[in-house]
Amino acid sequence: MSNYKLPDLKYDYGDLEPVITAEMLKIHHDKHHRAYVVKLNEALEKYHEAEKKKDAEKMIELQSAIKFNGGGHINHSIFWQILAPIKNGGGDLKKEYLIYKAIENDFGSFEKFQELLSNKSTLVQGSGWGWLGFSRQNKSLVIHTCQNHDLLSARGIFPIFCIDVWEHAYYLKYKNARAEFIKEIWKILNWQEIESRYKKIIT
Ligand code: MN3
Repeated sequence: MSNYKLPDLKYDYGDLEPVITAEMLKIHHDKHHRAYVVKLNEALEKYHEAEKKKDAEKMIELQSAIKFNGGGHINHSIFWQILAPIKNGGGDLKKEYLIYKAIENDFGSFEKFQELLSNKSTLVQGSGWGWLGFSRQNKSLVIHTCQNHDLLSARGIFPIFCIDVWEHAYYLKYKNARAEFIKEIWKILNWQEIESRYKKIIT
């Protein structure tokens, strides 16, 4: 019996304005993310039934729905956590943070990193995500992009923070201007949370 749940947000729908409007956030969280959770639970239930019946064909058929909706649930759960209202410190990157020092170290400067991640995220073809991750193998920060809801962790990279570049993430306010949305999202990044995710992985 699978029972994944839609996580509550630590802020109200209107709290990420003006970057993300209340309407955008409500639809994104309560409609899109909720649908991934519902469909993940449905697919897993069918999968367990097929497993009991030893129906390998059915099990394989269900894998893409599990991957897609499960990835949607996992990636959005990270996304909501790494955002914060401006009034609660959104966008406030402190220079004493280890993540700030690591970014400077691995990318030359914060500005270079910001430009690189913004450009790569803008250029994702179709739907996907831009990521800052940590490679345990190379002991360094890495920028990645994923298609659809593919997981960064499936590449052996620990996800530190992400930018949702699906059209549903920005269309209501920014229309087709994905680059504009990405430019604005930096104002609501929860660097305190990002710092704590980074510390967890390096210790
Ligand atoms: Mn989304």
